[in-house]
Amino acid sequence: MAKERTLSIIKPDGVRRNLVGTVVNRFESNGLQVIGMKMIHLSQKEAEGFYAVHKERPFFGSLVDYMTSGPIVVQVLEGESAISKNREIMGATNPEQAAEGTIRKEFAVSLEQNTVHGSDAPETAATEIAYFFSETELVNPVL
Ligand code: IDP
Ligand code: MG
Repeated sequence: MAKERTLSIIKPDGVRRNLVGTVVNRFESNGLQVIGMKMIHLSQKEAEGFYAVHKERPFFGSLVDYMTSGPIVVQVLEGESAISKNREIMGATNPEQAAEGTIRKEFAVSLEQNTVHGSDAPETAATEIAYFFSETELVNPVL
């Protein structure tokens, strides 16, 4: 196994319902370490850019509206197999299909308002981290 970095977002529904600490705890208690974190409110352009891969999908406009509807917490998680481990902790995109004990199963409001984002592969993790963080904003992990 190799140490990886991944981008995690606590989406507006999670921040709005005071779930920041709860979500971060899931990562920390599963061996992932937060090495960068900030709360931001995305502009429409920023949300469109982040989700550009989905721009032809029917839900794109609604997704952008939702992601700009309130502040989000963006964070970089580091740890062994951080990309797949984060996806495991998050659960499936659709909360109805998410496994018991996952963040989305327990907290998601709907398929769209599913509380968290996580990068899905090394290339997207690198791009997504660079979308929000400069290298100097990421600390040296203690673990
Ligand atoms: P992921 O977040 O699990 O990687 P993606 O397929 O990359 O899932 O979709 C990005 C986000 O777009 C989802 O997390 C969810 O918020 C939203 N989304 C995905 N599919 C749908 C849909 O069919 N209807 C509404 N929103 C969707
Ligand atoms: Mg995705």
